[in-house]
Amino acid sequence: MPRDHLLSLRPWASPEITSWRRLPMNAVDRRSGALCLDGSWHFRLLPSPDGSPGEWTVTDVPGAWTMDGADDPPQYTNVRMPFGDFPPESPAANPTGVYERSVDIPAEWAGRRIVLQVGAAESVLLVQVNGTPAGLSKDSHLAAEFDLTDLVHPGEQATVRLTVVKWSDASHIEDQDQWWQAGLTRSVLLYATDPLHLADVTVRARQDGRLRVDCTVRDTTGPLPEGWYVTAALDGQLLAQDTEFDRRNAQDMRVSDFLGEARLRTVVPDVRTWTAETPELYGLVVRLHRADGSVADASHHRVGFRDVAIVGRDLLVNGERIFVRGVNRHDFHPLTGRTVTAEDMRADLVVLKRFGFNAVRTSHYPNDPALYDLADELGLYVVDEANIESHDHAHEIADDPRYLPAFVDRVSRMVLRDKNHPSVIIWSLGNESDYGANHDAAAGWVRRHDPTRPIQYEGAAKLDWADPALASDIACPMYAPIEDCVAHALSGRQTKPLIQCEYSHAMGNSNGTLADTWAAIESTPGLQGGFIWEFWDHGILQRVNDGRPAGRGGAGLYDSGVTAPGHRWAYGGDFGEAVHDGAFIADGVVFPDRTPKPVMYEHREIAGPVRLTYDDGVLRIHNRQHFRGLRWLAAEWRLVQADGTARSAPAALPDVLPGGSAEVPLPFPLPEPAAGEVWLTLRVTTADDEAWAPLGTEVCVPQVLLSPAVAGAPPRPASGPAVTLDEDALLVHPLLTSAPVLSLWRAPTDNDELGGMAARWHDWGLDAPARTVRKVVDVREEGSRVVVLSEYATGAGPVRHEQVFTPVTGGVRVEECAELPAGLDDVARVGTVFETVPGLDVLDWYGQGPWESYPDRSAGAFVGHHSLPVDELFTPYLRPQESGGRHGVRRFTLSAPDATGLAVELGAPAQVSVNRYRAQDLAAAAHHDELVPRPGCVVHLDAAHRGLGTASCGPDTSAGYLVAPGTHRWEWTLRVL
Ligand code: IPT
Repeated sequence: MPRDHLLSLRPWASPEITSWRRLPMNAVDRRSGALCLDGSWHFRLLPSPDGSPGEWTVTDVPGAWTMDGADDPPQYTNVRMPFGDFPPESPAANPTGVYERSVDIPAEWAGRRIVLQVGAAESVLLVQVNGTPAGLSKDSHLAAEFDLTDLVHPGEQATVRLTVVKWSDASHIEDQDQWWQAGLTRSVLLYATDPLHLADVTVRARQDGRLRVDCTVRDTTGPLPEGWYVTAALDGQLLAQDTEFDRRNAQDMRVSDFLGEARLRTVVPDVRTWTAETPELYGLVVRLHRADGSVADASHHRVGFRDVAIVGRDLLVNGERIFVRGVNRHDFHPLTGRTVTAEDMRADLVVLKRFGFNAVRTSHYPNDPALYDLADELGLYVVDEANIESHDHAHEIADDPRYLPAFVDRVSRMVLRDKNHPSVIIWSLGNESDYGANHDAAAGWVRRHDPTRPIQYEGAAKLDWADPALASDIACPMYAPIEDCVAHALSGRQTKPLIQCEYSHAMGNSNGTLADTWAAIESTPGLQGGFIWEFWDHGILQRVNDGRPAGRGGAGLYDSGVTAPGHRWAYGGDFGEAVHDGAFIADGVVFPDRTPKPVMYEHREIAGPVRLTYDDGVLRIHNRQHFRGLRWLAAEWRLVQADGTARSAPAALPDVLPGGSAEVPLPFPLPEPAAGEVWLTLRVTTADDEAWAPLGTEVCVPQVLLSPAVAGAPPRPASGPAVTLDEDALLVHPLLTSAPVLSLWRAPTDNDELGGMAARWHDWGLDAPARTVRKVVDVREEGSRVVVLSEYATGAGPVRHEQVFTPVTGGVRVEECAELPAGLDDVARVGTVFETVPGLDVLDWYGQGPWESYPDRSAGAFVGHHSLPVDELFTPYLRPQESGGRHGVRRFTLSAPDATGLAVELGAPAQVSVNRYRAQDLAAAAHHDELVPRPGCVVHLDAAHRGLGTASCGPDTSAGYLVAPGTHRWEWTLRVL
């Protein structure tokens, strides 16, 4: 068929056409021994599939042309489609990339079957070889294979042309919350097999050591030759041919000269089972032999023995009810977009393992094949999700018979590709596509083909978490309030495991109440966890001067989450997109360069394998894992006292069974109560090299309070210079450039913005100093004390604020009281803000740390004596916002290299932040690179600080973390060092 005929079908507007001449998907890995066609290809970009061709240039494969600096940059939309055409139509302006290169077909491939594999093409792929149409495929995230045997000549050159059409009927079911990209985003391979070949291999390996290997055999030259047979060996041990299977096939007349099937079996004694904690793998080699014993084809697999089952309302792995500590992960890279290397993916999964995650949902499409190998190897459970999201037109498409083939195609091909991975424990039918007959059709296919794994689909589950008739074996809501989950588990109605497919939206400074959520999950039978939304902040490295993606040339132009000068992390709208969804694309637990955000430490502690308790004088070590003991861990005790004394001693971890605990003696004698509060910390590290962490990597740092603080010391006698106030009754101090005043506002976090809090604060005038005018009401001296009463105007009535200054040895004590009118029922903070002279660049503090923490995200920050340069305290969230806070701070110093500076003692543990920006500076900037650091420090001491919550998509913080109206009192002492 000439090219024009294929184009005249307009396959980009025909959902019924999912492929043409594409080979069936299978689980035979052809990567080794293949000819890799990655590298430089001729390329031209057409304005539409039938538009006139422009000039040839060159481009790298794999790669998205949208990341290449071409005139078709990435565009970010979440729910809405980037164009207005209804399904199945797409816009007439439809960028189309034509990739072409010549390939030397090896002469030794004569007589062999020659196959082209295109790893991924967004969104329609048309293949031509030597000018002849060779195939067509859709589904941007699964490989397509085409048999080229009749189109090429071994020993000669062939011209391969891959035309990729960006917009199509398929775009309407690829409407995921990510950048729209286009191109050939995964590798292109050419390989050869014998005409007699393994068409597929299916491995079932059970927890009890039973192994079954099913092989499908074909010969492309005609009927299968007489006498072929298959052998398989597991770690060198041969499997037995299943003669009972052969006999039954013969009896049922299922043997044909066209399709060959073979089954092999064994039982492995004392099998080492696979779990995410113990990712034990065996090597399997399957060989297809000709009658003379010679090998026609072979396939290598790594096998993990494990069972997945739902019993009652529990999801069991190897018979154990597990907790799913998951994250949603997209294939993403800040320089290449959707193109990721195996090294990139290993780095992703290593980070996840180091921070306590044990599961990944491949939101919202099958990921690069290497990801599943890595999950098998490193130990992560995978919810494998099909590439179906019709978010904007969900209702129309779910029952549209024109899309029925695409639904079944995408789900079935994912299952056929990934079925042999022990890491894959659940199939997902897709995301946010309503629920219709097309889903049931796809679910039916899976249930028949792979009865060994459950199915989940949020769109079905949400109709009724318990209805067994719906196409979801898991109750997998997104962003459900934890109270609703607990209520369901307690209702007596629960029939399915409840594992949230998305929860705790990580946009900006977020993930409040994660610890409370997990406390509820762990204490409520029926709840088993969920998947945090999401792993990545999808910021694309962008050159500020020309607005182009930096592309591969941007390697090394970022560090620790921060971009080099002249660059920034682009989010929605930064490429001039008219339609976009802004910073909603920056909602991950890691920065675009994979630097962990502070929430990762919170997660690490919540998920930690070891927990400590100290009740009634009894110290216990708990093993929080499901499958293994504590021998792989080493630990060290640390005793932390308020007076600064710190002691450490090696800890011997007891051999505790999974889920169990053991009493251990106190490693240090308890200090005298007069010494103030005493904390005991256990620093837990890896005892050996792990695949995901070298020996000595910190795994968690649980901590218990051994004895509480003693009642505050009596006020020191007044001495030192009298307190000086200026004409506005503000404190004058040699180290302060801006006097301590009341602070009620923070630079809105993304949660504050999208949850509506920022708008209320604006209505109250809290975001504008000009509107919260301070009026001094009274100044009086009471002995050496000076009392200043002032009033701040707000849109909800005046706030009365009192400051009492008392000179103390070396400084001044400040007692404050603020009375918030009833209308100010949800402010960001109540506290003090002041600014210091330049040069005080190191913060030493006693309190929680060392990482950023907030009232509802502080479980992972342990009490200790911490020290950091001021510039490292701040967290560079992509859209600047409140950041860098430290919870539970009891005292701190801010000092210069010569040890001069200031010391602050807080009357009660407070939320403290020290950074280079005023709240207004942060709120006014759209990107981190726009911020201009101030030379001194901006210091906040908050008696009350609002929790972070997750209101940008999901529940807000809980009531206990809100700042109540009424009276707030706090006290602090400022001294010169
Ligand atoms: C939900 C999506 O499934 C996910 O892709 C992402 O968009 C997330 O929310 C928010 O970042 S959809 C949302 C409208 C509930």
